Amino acid sequence: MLPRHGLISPRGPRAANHPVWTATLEADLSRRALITGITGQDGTYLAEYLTAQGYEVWGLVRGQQNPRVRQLRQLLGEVRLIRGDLLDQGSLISAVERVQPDEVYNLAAISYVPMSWAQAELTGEVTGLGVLRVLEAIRVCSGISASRSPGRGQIRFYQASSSEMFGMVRESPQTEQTPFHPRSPYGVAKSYGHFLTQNYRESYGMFAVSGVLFNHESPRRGAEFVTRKISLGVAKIKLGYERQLRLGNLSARRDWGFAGDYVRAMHLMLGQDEPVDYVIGTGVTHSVEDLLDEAFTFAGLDWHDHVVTDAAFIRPAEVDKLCADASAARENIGWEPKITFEEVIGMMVEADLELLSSGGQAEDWFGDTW
Ligand code: NDP
Ligand code: GDR
Repeated sequence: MLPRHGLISPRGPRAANHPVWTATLEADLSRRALITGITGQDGTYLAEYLTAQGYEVWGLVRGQQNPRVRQLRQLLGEVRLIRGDLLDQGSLISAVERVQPDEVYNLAAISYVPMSWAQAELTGEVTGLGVLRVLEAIRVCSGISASRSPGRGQIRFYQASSSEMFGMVRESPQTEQTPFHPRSPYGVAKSYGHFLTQNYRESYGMFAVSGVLFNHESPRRGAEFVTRKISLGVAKIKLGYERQLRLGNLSARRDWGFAGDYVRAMHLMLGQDEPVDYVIGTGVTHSVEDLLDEAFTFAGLDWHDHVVTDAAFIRPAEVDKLCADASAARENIGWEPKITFEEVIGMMVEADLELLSSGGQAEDWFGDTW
């Protein structure tokens, strides 16, 4: 075996000059993936999934003493970590150069929609321009320019686009052809990242795709998002720690699925022969009230006895209803969700009841409350 990170590398720009090595060595080595946003909900599921597929997985982590790194180590012992920040171009170039990945999954973002009004500029920098910096790191490390196209064995890039780009929807359900009308600085930043990914594909011939993913949830979801806020609220009320749960708009409708299903779609999208973007969702929409019904009933409670609407959680502009038409993904890459809305909500309430009754705290895992 050759050294993984020595001067002689089977991948990257040098590999493109030595096709003979590439052919003999690729078979010996597992594929290597670099995930940004590894400490988030999707990052952990994707890392587990890719590891199970035989990948060598690297995760980009930011900060000097990132408290999530310890938790990540407990959850994902095999994953290798490398420092970097979407705000820092040089750190991304160094990370790509060091890891020499076959695939890069850009999941890092400021992902909480209300925070994008509170810190609009930062959201633009991380969630929008961060995509540019990751694409530039790949382009520079691969030696791609306007006059030099990527060779065989190029780095494949996945961008975490969002159904929030549809915003005030022009049609329902939403497909790959539905125009965007984002309703938050987050949605605007994601739209920039989406079009930029498409532009790098068209300008430089890069294998760069966006998955337009609808809401997906799990017991690892940050406590600031509505599904987890509700599953934690149900657990606290059931265990007698609290009596009330304060929420915003209960009539908003979302297409909610399970995060573990959605990371499979990311991987399938990078395994296509040609780079094509897909909408990923269940095709079933529920209101926040439906979600309350499901979660409270699961624990033998009635939400009408506990939920209070609070104007503090109403957004400056709302996305009223989202519903995916993922038929193209089903037909072309064979993706289908396996877990239903009812199952994922049950899974979350059960996990939070167990977490809180064994003395744990949600903040010990992912995110904190807003
Ligand atoms: P999370 O909020 O759970 O995770 C976000 C990740 O981004 C964290 O690992 C965080 O790291 C990292 N991050 C934030 N800022 C930076 C930065 N400056 N540099 C490097 N890393 C940074 O998101 P999810 O896992 O839920 O979502 C993954 C991606 O998919 C996001 O881009 C999100 O916008 C998008 N998306 C999510 C959907 C969903 O329903 N979950 C649906 C559609 C799209 P740290 O721990 O250091 O804060
Ligand atoms: P969303 O998810 O904005 O769709 O973005 P979130 O769970 O925050 O909100 C869903 C809907 O619930 C309504 N809502 C509340 N939301 C929160 N967080 N807290 C409340 O108290 C509350 N009350 C009602 C909201 O108004 C909204 O309509 C998620 C993120 O993961 C994004 O990063 C991702 O891109 C999209 O999903 C697809």
